[in-house]
Amino acid sequence: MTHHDPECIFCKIVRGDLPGNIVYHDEQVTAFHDINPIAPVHVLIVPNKHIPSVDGVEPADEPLVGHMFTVARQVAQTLGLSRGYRLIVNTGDHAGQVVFHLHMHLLGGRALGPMLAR
Ligand code: DGP
Repeated sequence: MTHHDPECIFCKIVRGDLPGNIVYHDEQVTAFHDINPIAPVHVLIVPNKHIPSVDGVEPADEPLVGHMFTVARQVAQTLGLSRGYRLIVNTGDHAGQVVFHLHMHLLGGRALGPMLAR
């Protein structure tokens, strides 16, 4: 069973086939700087295996998804986000998901303001 999509840009970054500004990598998860940052720190945390979105998460993925949070906390600490940070997971069209490889945005480095949009 294959765990990557050869056409997926995030799979290519995870596998080292595309340059990514990687800040963390282990056997389950990779974190790299977003190409189009909207905050002083804007990192994407992705599972190494290809899951298109939260809609593709299975119960067996729960340890992996939980690990994404532990990595988010570690990366936030490493990058000095002691005043806080925001984690966002866009899912599907209405949320503006553009890349269909599950990813958590880690945003920080400035006051982000209220989030819930109309
Ligand atoms: P989303 O809307 O949640 O699917 O956000 C996708 C993010 O991925 C967006 O903030 C820009 C980022 N992105 C797209 N292509 C690349 C790429 O090739 N490299 C990196 N580092 N980030 C990318």
